[in-house]
Amino acid sequence: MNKGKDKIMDLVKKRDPNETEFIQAIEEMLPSISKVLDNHPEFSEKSILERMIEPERIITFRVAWVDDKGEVQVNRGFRVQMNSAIGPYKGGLRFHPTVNLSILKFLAFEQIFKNALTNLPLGAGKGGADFDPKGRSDDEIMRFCYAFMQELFRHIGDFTDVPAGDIGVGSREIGYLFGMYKKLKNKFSGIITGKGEDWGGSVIRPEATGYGLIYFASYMLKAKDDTLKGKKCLVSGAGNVAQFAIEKIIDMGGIPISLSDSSGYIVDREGIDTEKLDFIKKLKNEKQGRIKDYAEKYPGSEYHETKDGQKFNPLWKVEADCVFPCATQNEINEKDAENLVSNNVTLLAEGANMPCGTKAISIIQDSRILYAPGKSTNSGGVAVSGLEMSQNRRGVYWDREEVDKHLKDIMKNIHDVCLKTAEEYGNPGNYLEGANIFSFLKVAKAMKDQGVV
Ligand code: NDP
Ligand code: 2IT
Repeated sequence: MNKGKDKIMDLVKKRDPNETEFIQAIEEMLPSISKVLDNHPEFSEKSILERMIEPERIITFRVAWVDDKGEVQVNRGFRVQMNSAIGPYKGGLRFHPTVNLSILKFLAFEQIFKNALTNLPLGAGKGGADFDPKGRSDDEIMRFCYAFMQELFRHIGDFTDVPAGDIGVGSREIGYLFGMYKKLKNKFSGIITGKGEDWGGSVIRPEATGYGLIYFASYMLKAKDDTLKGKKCLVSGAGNVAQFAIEKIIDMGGIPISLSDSSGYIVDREGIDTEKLDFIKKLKNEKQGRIKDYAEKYPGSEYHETKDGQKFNPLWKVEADCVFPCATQNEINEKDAENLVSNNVTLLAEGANMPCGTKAISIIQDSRILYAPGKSTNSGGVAVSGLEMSQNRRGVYWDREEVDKHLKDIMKNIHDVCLKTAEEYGNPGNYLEGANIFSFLKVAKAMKDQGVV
């Protein structure tokens, strides 16, 4: 059984020894699917896993643009077209100085399984650039997005590859990217999702990842006859996913008590209410402010700076019932996981992609904490992107209620399928195993059906 698993790990480590995040994502996936490989020798015969870990295509390109001082800046752009077995490549674009191939390949790999869980016809991709939007003017952001799309446009299309947002890419950037695509191709088509409501966007795409995460968490609690009501919730990040997770926690009667950015975190034990959330949205979406400003505005809260090189993240020592990491990969390490366990946390649902390290996941799964991985819990964003694609193709408009209903149904279905699959494979309650096995089987069968391509 483990021979196949070890062979794959050796292959990845030999081929891409420096791609630590990509290796981590595969390491997290493989134990769940060893059992499946035993029962399906045809997948090994057809080298399905070997093919799954190799992107179908990687495009890297120069992005040259002129900043406000008239100086030429050069960034590196990427698109990883990972897997098109069940639909066109689909996944976000990340603009962050840390972006590299390892990070984009891990994100694209996770996207294969996340997208399969939605039951929509979505393949997997991810892209972005090592561009840092922080401190850049609106004009600079526009020029960068235009320069990025001047190359990317040749590689995408509504039935080929449909990008969306991720860290550093929100509604504003999607607008500029779409505008340049339309100009270059002289064609108004759904080549990107997260568009504005008046020009082809799905009404609740901005909310979808955060809302979907909290719907999923509420289904996890419901399966244990529990609810979010009155539960203290730790949320990290302060961007798109964190903001709308907090909005839905409030809506469902939970009490969000924290937020963070790359400089530090705030704890507000009185709870972040709707008025405070509006302050955060303005601060982060309009003013490029820092989370520190929250503590200045609301003196009842505390601000702590996050120090580089710390062995643990002090945010995860704060007592709470539910935990929603919504910032970035590897924000919860082994030590953080131990702190969550000793604080008797009830639930951890991932808003970010791969926010927990591999050892942290083991510690959490060995405890009584209810745990579900990002590929299941944060899939609301790409699911509504999938709905946006079908609305664009059919030229129809769905209102907020209708999209929200679809989102809830999709999250419920993913929740149920993860539990059911985990049970079938002898590991009841293990959402990670359920998510990995169900989605792997779906994509593996499609790849097998399509032959060796
Ligand atoms: P945003 O850019 O809107 O917000 C990201 C937040 O995380 C910011 O507060 C940012 O702080 C913080 N952050 C980013 N990088 C780091 C870092 N290295 N260290 C500490 N803090 C950091 O991104 P999103 O909210 O869209 O994305 C958050 C996570 O959710 C990511 O993992 C993304 O892949 C995942 N995700 C997003 C989806 C979407 O639809 N947008 C869908 C599914 C998953 P600062 O401003 O200081 O950098
Ligand atoms: O990680 C993700 O799922 C996203 N960034 C959203 C992808 C999408 O195509 O909507």
